[in-house]
Amino acid sequence: MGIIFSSKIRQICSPYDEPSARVIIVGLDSAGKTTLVRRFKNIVDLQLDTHASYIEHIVTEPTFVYEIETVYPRLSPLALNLWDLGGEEKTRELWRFYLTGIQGVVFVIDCHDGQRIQLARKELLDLSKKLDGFYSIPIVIAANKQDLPQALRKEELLAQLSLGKTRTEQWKVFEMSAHTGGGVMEMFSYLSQVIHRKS
Ligand SMILES: Nc1nc2c(ncn2[C@@H]2O[C@H](COP(=O)(O)OP(=O)(O)OP(=O)(O)O)[C@@H](O)[C@H]2O)c(=O)[nH]1
Ligand SMILES: [Mg+2]
Repeated sequence: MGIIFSSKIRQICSPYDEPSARVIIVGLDSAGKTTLVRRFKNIVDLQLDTHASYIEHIVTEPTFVYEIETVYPRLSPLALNLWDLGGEEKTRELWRFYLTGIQGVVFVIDCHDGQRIQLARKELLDLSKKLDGFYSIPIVIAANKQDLPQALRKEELLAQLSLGKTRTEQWKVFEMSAHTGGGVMEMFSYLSQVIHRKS
């Protein structure tokens, strides 16, 4: 009861009186976090079919510390208050200061950057340990850049991450391309539903 109550309290009201959930978007630099957040907002705002042949090109700069975007998906029980945290090595040390009050995590991996999968794994497991004290916060993995020919597919990525049985319930991997928008809505819809069920 206490847990349910406190998680309800964490929800803040959006301008549309919709409850919203705070989610952090993390991952190594250049994984595609900012592109992903902007693509999601772009799809929702324009009510785009993600398979539309025309899709706006998104240009980003490396994120200095963080950027915040709130997205109000149609038919979703929750608005998502997205904290896009910078992924440069020095900035990664600051992630721990943004964990209080979060209800979900999106960990973005550049599947075309095979050289840094193990570094991404280390950061993912470090973050997961820091979240152990919080009550089952879902972590979804965005297997990004699937539009590139040699990108690791979900099965290969999972094999390299070898996450084993840790947090079995919470790990969930979505193949996607922030570039084309493929897979983006599916991941955020899943996350909203999981957060909503837990609140
Ligand atoms: N091909 C391809 N390129 C992508 C995709 N997502 C992002 N990019 C490119 O990857 C580069 C880095 O993207 P950002 O979104 O700025 O990466 P970030 O994770 O926010 O990086 P930091 O802010 O430095 O932590 C940019 O050139 C993007 O255009 C994708 O799905 N496919
Ligand atoms: Mg960024």
